[in-house]
Amino acid sequence: MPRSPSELALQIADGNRRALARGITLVESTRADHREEAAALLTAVMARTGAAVRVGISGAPGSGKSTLIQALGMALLDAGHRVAVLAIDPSSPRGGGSILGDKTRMDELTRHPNAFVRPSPTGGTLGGVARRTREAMLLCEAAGFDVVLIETVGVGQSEVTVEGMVDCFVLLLAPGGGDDLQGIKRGIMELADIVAVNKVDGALAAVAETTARDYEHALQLIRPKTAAWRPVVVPTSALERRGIDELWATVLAHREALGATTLAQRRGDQARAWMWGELSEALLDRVRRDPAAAALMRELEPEVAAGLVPPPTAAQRILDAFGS
Ligand SMILES: Nc1nc2c(ncn2[C@@H]2O[C@H](COP(=O)(O)OP(=O)(O)O)[C@@H](O)[C@H]2O)c(=O)[nH]1
Ligand SMILES: [Mg+2]
Repeated sequence: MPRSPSELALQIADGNRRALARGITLVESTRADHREEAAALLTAVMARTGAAVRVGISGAPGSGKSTLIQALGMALLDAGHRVAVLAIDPSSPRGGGSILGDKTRMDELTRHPNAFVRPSPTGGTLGGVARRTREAMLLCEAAGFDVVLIETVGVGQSEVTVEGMVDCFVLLLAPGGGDDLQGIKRGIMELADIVAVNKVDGALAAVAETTARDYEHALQLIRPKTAAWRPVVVPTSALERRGIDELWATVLAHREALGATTLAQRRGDQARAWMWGELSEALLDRVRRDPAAAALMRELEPEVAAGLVPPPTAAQRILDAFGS
C-alpha cells in the first residue's frame, strides 16, 4: 500500500473508485500492519459514514438474490441513487463458481458508473468475513454511495450476522425450491423486516402466490422485532423486474415507520455489539499468543477432552495464567 491511510481516505471521499477498491482490499487484509492502516483509514472516514440506506438480502442459493439485486440496483440507479453491493458468503470456495455466477447476474450493475459491486472475500470464518464487510460498508458510505445492498447466502449464522449490520433485512424466498413454510426455520422468519416471495412469474406464478399467502399468515403469528413495524410479504419477479418498485417502497415504508430515533438506536446497538465482538476476538487472540497461557492451554486441552478437568476450571486457570 503506497498511499497513507489519510491520503486514501481523501481519495475515497472524492468518489475515486480505485481508491475505494484499494481501501476494501486493505480492510480485507489480515496482516498486522495492514490492520493498523485499516483502523487509521476507518477513523479518517468515520465522519462521512452513516448516510446510506443499508439493506440485507438473504435467501437460499438459487432463490434469485443476485438477479433481484441487479433489478433493484438498476431501478435505484435510474432514480439517481448511487448503489454499492457487497456479499457475504462464508461458504464460497476460493475463486468459486457462485461468485462467477453473481458476476454475470449483476453484469449491468457492475458496468454502471454509479454502482460498485464487490464479491465476498474468500476464505476465513463468518466472523472474519462479516467484519470485513462491515468495514467495507463504511468505506462505501464514505465514497458517497447512498444505498448499500448486502447479499448473503442463507446458511448457518450468516443471516443473523447480516441482520446485525443493516437497517432493513429482506428474506427472499422462491416457491418450489424447498422454501415452503416447513422448510424455513422460525428463527430466520423472526429476523425478517420484509419477506420477498420471488419468481412470481411463468409456471411458478400460481405456486408463488400461494406461498406468499402462506407467509402472510405465518408472519401474523410471529412477534415483531419492534412495535413500530409488522413484517410484510412482497411478491416479486426479479427476472421480469416486477414488484421491484414495491419492494423499495416497502423498504422506505419500514424506515419511515421506525423513524429516525429507532433507526439510530438500532444502529447504535449494532455498533456496540460490533465493538464487543471485536474485543472478545482480540482478547482471545492475545490469550492464545501469551506464552504462559498457551502452554497451559496445550497442557489442559487433552485433560478437558478426556473428562479429567471441568472446562470452566480449565478456562479460569488459563485466564489466571494470562493475567499473571
Ligand atoms: N423464473 C424466475 N427465475 C428467476 C427469478 N429470479 C432469479 N431467477 C433465476 O434463478 C436462478 C438463480 O438466480 P440467482 O440470482 O443467481 O440466485 P442467488 O443464488 O439467490 O443469487 C437463475 O437461473 C435466475 O435466472 C425470477 O424472478 N423468476
Ligand atoms: Mg447470488
